[in-house]
Amino acid sequence: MTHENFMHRCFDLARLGAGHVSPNPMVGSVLVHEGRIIGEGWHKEYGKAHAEVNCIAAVREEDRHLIEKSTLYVSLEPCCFHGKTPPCTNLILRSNIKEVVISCLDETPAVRGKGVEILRKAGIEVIEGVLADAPFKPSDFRNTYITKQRPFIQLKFAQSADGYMGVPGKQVWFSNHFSQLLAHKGRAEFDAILVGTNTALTDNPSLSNRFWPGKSPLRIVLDRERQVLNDAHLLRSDQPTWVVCEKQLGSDFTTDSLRFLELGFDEHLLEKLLAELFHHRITSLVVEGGATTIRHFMEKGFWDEAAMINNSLRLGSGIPAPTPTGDELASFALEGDTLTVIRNQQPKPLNFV
Ligand code: AOF
Ligand code: ZN
Repeated sequence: MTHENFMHRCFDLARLGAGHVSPNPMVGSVLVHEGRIIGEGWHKEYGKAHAEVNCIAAVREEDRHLIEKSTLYVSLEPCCFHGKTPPCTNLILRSNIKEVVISCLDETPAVRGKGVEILRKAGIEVIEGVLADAPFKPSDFRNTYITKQRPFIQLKFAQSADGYMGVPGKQVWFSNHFSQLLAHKGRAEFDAILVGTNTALTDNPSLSNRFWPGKSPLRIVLDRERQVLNDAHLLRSDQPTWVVCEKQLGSDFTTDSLRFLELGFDEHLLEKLLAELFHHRITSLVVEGGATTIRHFMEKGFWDEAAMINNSLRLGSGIPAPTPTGDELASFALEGDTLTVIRNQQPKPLNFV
């Protein structure tokens, strides 16, 4: 077994916290003695115990004497300050662990290398950067949020075999059972999901998570002139929803979960919206269409990955699908469809003030 194998296990454990830990990172940890995992843990809930704490607490009584002879693997640099919980570096020192292997640094300003420094100063061997370039790292949401001052952004769309996203004014149903499940899994994991006016009007989507365990995301609709009707699925139910509009137009339609966010629809609209999301500690956002909205995000460089479902259907004509370019991270078969995930090589930070 290699460092990479154990780090993959940390990543898998970390993801069990998806949808429960934001704005904290998903983090997983394993404790290994001579090739045998003696403890495993992950950060389960925002404000609650960190992965390292759960990992060390999980070691069985008969193995506890092995803790100080073991290597601790963590998907993120251990924290070193008192937040909602005590510093994990203290726990590691107290446990007399002599070797720590991490994937990437915690970009939180109070940590950012200080965790590693504290451990090294105490004589602990720290190996950094294991699987640091892997796709879908569990710390991606949090570290993007901190370093780019905006949520991690996924562009998500389906396209026909001849490159169309749909037909103007008409709903075209591309997804099969698997891609639909995957979309709902994403809704459980991402903090927020956004669509433009045309998609809201044409598809009347609910953007809720109905087919995967977990929460539903914050829904955001760009609706400059308040065209989305009050009985649209998006404005119904108590799922938190933001309607981004130029003017609320004196609408008296309001519920506890609905917020009208008035923003000028000028060239800085996305900057203003992303700043608002940052302020509300939204660390991840799916942009689910349509083509115009996705292109706006692409033009600004405000995207981190694109998840494209390629369907075998041919439409012949219609709305051309966007063509984000970057490194291909993954390609999966989903029944007859293919899901391709691309990483933006130059994601832009938010520098609007
Ligand atoms: C870790 N292990 O499992 C997680 C960490 O307010 P708190 O106590 O939850 O601490 C927040 C800090 O801990 C912040 O730097 C965040 O990135 C990091 N999260 N750190 O060592 C973990 N979830
Ligand atoms: Zn910690």
